[in-house]
Amino acid sequence: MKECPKEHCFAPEIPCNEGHLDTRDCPFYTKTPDEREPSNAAERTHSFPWNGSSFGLSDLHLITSHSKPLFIGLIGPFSSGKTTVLAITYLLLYNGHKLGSKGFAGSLTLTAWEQISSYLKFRGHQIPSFPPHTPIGQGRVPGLLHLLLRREDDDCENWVLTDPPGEWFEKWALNADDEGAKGARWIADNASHFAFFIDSALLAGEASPKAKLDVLALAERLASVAGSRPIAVVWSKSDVKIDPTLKGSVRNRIDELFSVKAHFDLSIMPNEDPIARCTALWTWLTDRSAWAAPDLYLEPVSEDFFLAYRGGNG
Ligand SMILES: Nc1nc2c(ncn2[C@@H]2O[C@H](COP(=O)(O)OP(=O)(O)OP(=O)(O)O)[C@@H](O)[C@H]2O)c(=O)[nH]1
Ligand SMILES: [Mg+2]
Repeated sequence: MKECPKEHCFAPEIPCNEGHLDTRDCPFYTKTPDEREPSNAAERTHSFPWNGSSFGLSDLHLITSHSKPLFIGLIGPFSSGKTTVLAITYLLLYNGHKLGSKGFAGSLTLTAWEQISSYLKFRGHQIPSFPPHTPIGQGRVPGLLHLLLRREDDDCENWVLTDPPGEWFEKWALNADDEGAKGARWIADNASHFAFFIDSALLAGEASPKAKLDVLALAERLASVAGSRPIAVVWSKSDVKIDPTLKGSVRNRIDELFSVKAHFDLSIMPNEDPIARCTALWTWLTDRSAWAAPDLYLEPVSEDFFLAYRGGNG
């Protein structure tokens, strides 16, 4: 029986989408009278420390305590195709494809990957559709999706990819200090790699002069903070063709602004070879590691003394 009124959340049958180990802590969950008492912390020590939903900040220690992930910040305005590219990336791995020489080895956010990619699958009588718009939310931290990939040398890489709402970047481009751009600033500060999305459909549309100004304003904002961090410039929806002169002028300006960059045309339309293009994008980006990723280490929230042990000296 579904009790949580939040769309796509099926707590308590499966773990809460908001990441609460105990559904009684979730403000969205419809509580029955006998559940309204505060939860008992002692009961919770038996819960799993993760539930497959997208990570929040407090979950990152599950990875950062033992390795330094590649932290890939997706940057792009509203409806520029960010979530769709994430979903198609997961579906490639799900179907056994590798990203170059890197194959799927695990994920701590499988529920979240399934949520965004389920729209692109055939589900019974329903034909595939696009994932819905990513909601703005209250916090500064975007949905964080985790992948573990095994390289040819048998070592594994942890990737953390952001799935942010585009509105953050529209505000950030206009005013770096905008209250509504906290999430964009957080990604800019913490990402080790960037994927910068340019919506081909907007540049090909009637409002292309404004679209060009918007793209370049966001590119300038990112350039002001990115330094030598690698930036994959993703021309999303590349099945929609842009006037070559316009595309060339945007591309030239972006080449002046970003120091370590490469351009990728990407579309999920089957005749545009999304598998090869998606693979090329992630392979190029994650093979660039010149920039040392920031330390995202966070204190463990677990009350488990074994997990919290930090050695004899502290
Ligand atoms: N033609 C075409 N349209 C696409 C493609 N990918 C996405 N779209 C369209 O773009 C819309 C937005 O895609 P999303 O992936 O939700 O974009 P987003 O950047 O995550 O958007 P926000 O979550 O609002 O920031 C989709 O609903 C589709 O209509 C593509 O490869 N080709
Ligand atoms: Mg989205």
